Amino acid sequence: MKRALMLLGVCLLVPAVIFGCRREDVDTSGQPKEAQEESSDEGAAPAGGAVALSGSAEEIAASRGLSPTDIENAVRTYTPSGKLDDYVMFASGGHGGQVLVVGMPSMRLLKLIGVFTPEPWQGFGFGAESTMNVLKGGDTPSKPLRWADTHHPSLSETNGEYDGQFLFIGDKANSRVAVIDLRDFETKQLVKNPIADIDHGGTFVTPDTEWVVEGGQYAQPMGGGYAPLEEYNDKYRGHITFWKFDRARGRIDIAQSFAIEVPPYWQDLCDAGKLASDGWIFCNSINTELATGKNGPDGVNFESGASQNDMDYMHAVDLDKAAEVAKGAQTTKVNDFTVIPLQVAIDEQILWFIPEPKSPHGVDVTPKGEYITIGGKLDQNATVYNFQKIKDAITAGEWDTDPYGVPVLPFDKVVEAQVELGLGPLHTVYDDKGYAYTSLFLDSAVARWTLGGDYRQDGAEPWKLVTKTPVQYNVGHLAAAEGDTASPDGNYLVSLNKWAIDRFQNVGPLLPQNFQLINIASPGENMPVVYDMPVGVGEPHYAQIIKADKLKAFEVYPEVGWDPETMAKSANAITSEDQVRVERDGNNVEVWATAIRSHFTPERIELKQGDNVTMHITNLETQRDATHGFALSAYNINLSLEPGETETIKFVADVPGAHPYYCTEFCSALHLEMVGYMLVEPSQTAAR
Ligand code: RUQ
Ligand code: CUA
Repeated sequence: MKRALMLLGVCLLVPAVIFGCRREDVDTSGQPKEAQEESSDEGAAPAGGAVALSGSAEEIAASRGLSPTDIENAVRTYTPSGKLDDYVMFASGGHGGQVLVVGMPSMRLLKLIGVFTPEPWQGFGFGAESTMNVLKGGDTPSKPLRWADTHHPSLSETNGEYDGQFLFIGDKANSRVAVIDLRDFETKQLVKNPIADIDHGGTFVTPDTEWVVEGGQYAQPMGGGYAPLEEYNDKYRGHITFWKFDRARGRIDIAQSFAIEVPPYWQDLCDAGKLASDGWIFCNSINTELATGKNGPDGVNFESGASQNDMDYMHAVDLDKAAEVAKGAQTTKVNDFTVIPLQVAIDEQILWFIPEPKSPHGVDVTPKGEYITIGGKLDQNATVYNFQKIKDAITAGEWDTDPYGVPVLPFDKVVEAQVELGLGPLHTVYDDKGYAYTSLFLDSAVARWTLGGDYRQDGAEPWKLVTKTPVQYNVGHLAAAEGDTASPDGNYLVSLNKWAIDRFQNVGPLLPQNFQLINIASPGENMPVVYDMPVGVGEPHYAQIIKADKLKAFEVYPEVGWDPETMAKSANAITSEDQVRVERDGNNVEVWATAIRSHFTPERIELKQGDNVTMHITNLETQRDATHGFALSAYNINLSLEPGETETIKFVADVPGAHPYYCTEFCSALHLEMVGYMLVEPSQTAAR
């Protein structure tokens, strides 16, 4: 405990040291010394900034000050126009509430998918019914939520392998989970957890994607409601929520989903067991101290109060058993959501605790599911548990209990190895060579270390640090190619760094995030950073990387008149301009319209103030990339009508005037002419 406090003290007093930002290497110009030296080197850019871009490759490289290693790295990553990437990374867009789609190894940004936050280019949340319905699904009964703190994306799996069909991502800020359909890379569903305000933004799928697991975070009275912090131990509770995914419908089935009530520790990240540990879920926790925060100089704040214990508890959940119990009469409903009460979880032997050192963060199951690695933020080790030993300890009946009566398995009986790595181990990913990679936040480094057991075919010593690669700076997560599957690819690793400091052009005090691509193709100590990708959307947390050829997205929608909400032909589709019509019934007006280069039909729509307007617009195009927009500024509407798409908008014509509507995609040479007028006649005859 003393050690932890010391470390915390260091954190508070010497941030430059703990953040590893190497301020000693930075002078007041904000430039690291190294960089200054480099730029005054011979062979660096000539004074005045002019760089010779003509000449041979060697001459250009010399003129730009590129070393042979730089050139090698450029060759590894450079991807010429028209050549496609081998991998696609789906990264959290952080507070942006979006998902970043990035090609690898080029690290080119391919798309930003609007998920929790309205996104105008995709017409996400600007009138298109299909998207308004999605966003509404994520609202609370009292508040529309229009931002998110997206954390962990999770690709759907079949047999423990990414299948390229769906992507899930969690919103920490609002305890929500999103479903994105990778046929059109659009968000189809948001679900709001009805029993908690906040989670850790984690989504973790089981090997066949029957369940999407959401760990909790800060304990609350379950389902909302008030209780003073003095009653924390009794009235506050944590949760682990299991969302049932209906693959055929491409939606989470809320009615079949459930949560397990757990003690008011702060549950954190989870991972699903696979193969050897299939059917189990592992989540970690912090604050087993039950700290409640204190005001005033003599109080113990959370930072220290929640870091006293040498061990917190990994939660191991027998999901197969839990799913059975969730169907039965022992459950309760909290805000209409099925919950397995803590005592039932104990009695039915669904929930087990396993001590984990020290302020644990990441929990990461190995590819074949035999081991579980924990990174303790205030520990120097990665701690590896053996799932077979966990089962044996359960069978042997060897356990204690925590104050809530949850069985606690003996640490020594279930641990396989502790591997000393360095300061601030967080998250671990795996490759195809029997290595594990752990991010070291305080060291600003990525550690490569050897797994043991079946993973060691090369005779190397198991459970040993092999090498560390410095990163710039303060890495949070790592993402590895196919890294969370039963058969990771190796090749590439991305370090998702929290700080960038001096890596990029100064763009003001809010700096870009820094994704660093690391080449992990060779075994042993060679594991260099080969590319930096500044990310101007923050703060990305986790990412997953899939083989590009597993993605089979539509090139255009399969039929003209496609509804992206139902992923089927819309009942409101029309397939030719002959079918364009306007129908009026009292003050209800319904319009069936089309878009095709380079005109809308109709180009005049005549309304009366107060009309209830429903408008269906079909993009008749069948050619790839022939997207049209539909902007009606007076009503805050913007649609993205992709080839074949039908969208519906509904509004009350309460703003009189002669309103132009126009196409917001530069679709043709006569794109400017793609316009129409919506004439809303004032209800009084008096001129405006
Ligand atoms: S976790 S702070 Cu993924 Cu490291 Cu959220
Ligand atoms: Cu259609 Cu511009």
